[in-house]
Parts: sequence; structure tokens; C-alpha cells
Amino acid sequence: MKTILQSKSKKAVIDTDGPFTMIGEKINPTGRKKLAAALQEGNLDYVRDLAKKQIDAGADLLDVNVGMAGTDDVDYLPNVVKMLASEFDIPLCLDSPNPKALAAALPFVPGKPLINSTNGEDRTLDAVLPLVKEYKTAVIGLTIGEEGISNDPEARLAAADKIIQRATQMGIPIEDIVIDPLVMTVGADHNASAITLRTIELVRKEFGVNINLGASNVSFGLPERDVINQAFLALAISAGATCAITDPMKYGLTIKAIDLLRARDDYGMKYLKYYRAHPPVAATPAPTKP
Ligand code: THG
Repeated sequence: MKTILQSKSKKAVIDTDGPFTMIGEKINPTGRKKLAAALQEGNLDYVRDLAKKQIDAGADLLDVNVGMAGTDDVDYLPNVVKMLASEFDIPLCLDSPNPKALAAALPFVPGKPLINSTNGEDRTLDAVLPLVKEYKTAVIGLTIGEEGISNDPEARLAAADKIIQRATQMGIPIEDIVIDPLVMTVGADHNASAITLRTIELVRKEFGVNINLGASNVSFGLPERDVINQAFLALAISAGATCAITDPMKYGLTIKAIDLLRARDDYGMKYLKYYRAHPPVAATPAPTKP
């Protein structure tokens, strides 16, 4: 199954039978004071720089999250999206839990963006799905039901089912629904990743839809986050995830390696091409004795 997103002139395809799709996570002020301060001052240089770096590192889409405590992203999201759409040609993933912010930003997005997100609560579905339909976008559905986030993979599957039923009844094509099985940190619950992996398998088997992850969430609060994130990406992709909101600078080559190891990269051409374009930064040489 293919979910096709579009910018002014470029396409991004999330494909259950193709290589993995990278959605750049860096435009997100959570835990990044410099970015939060720049956004609050209306200075978009920092966002511009993060967009360029992620595109250079092979991002297929850019996640755009400007949510900050004490601010309203209705004010920020349209401005940031306007700048990104005028200066870059890459499909966007509009990341806000606030349907008003999504509605304010959508008129400024060329092509076909991915709305991130709805969940399985009636109130959210009623607010977000009409936007998906009106603007002919695709949408990420978080597997959260009326009773909140469950630790039971079957309950997460039921939330996915509800989102898919409601959207398709409105005439939204199933290809345009991407399910998010929810990634929580194993720093707080050692079962968290296993629950996500099981949910991925259930959703893949039941619906065959594209599956997204906020992959870096898995390692919050632990040391050597990169190691955990890379191991998790391999497991989740093997289970059936087809795209992730992730850091393309850190994990671009890992993701190409996983594609190659899963026979989704003929002759390793994409791995080698990526490697040549982004050689790893040379390790700092050991100090020499005087
Ligand atoms: N599902 C969907 N959307 C999402 C999430 C999800 N959007 C937000 C989030 N989760 C995914 N994005 C991020 C972005 C950054 C980090 C984690 C998830 C992250 N940031 C570092 C930190 O906070 O410590 C800072 C990184 C830096 O300094 O650059 O880990 O689950 N649909």
C-alpha cells in the first residue's frame, strides 16, 4: 500500500513494499530551548537551518511541530509553514494536536501534506477528519481510544480500527491513513517497546496500512540514546513499520542499512549512494605524544 505526499514539485511515498521513509523530527521545540526562544522571537533562521540540514541528510518529509508550553501554535504554525513552503520543496507533516492550528496552517501548504495527527477519540476525529477530507491530505492516526493510551496491543488495534472505519466512511481512502502504534520510553516501562512491536504486527496483519513511529521517544531518559534508537528502528521496521519521525542526520545510514538487509535496496545502490553523499564524520584522532 502506498501513501503519496506531495510538495510543490516533489513526491514522497510511504510504501509497505518499498524502502523506509524518513520524516525529519528536528523542527520541534520540546527539549530544545534555543529553538523555542527563536520561535518566540519570530526568528525563523534556526528553523530554516534545521530544514536545510535534514533535507541534505535525506529526509523524505519534514515534521513541523511548534508547540510550546504557554503558547498557542495557531499563531506559530501558519508562519513557519509559509516560510518552509516558500523556501523548500519537500512534503510537510503538520504536527499539532490542535485542530485549530492545523486548520490555520493548511491553506498555506502546497501539494498534499500529512496531518499529524488525529487519535481515536470522537471529539478529535470530528475535528480533524473534515480537514483531511477538505484539503485531500493524508493523516496519522494515533492508537489512542476514548479511554486514553492502553498498554494492551489489542486495545491499540481497536483504536486503529475505529480511526480507519470513521475515515473510510467519510470517503477518505485507506491509503491516506497512516497508523501510529505509539512509542513510549523503555526508561519508564521496560515493556513499552514490546507493546509497540506487537501493535505494529497486529495493525499490519489486520489492515496492511502504512505505520508510523515517533521513534526517538523510545529512549527518553536513558544514556546512549542513539544505541537504543538504532536497535529499536531495526526491530520496528522488521515488525512492519514503514515510516518514522526521526533524526535523518543520525540515523539516515542506519535506515539505508536496514533497507539493504531487508532486500529493499537492489545491489545496495541506495546504501552506497547515501554513504558517498554523507560520509561519517571522521573520528577525532587520538592525541599524539609530544
Ligand atoms: N507520533 C507522532 N508524532 C510525534 C510523536 C509520535 N511527534 C512528536 C514526537 N512524537 C516525535 N518527535 C520527536 C522529536 C524529538 C525527540 C523525540 C521525538 C527528541 N529530542 C531530543 C530531546 O528532547 O531530548 C532533543 C534532540 C535535539 O537536541 O536535537 O528526542 O510519537 N505521530
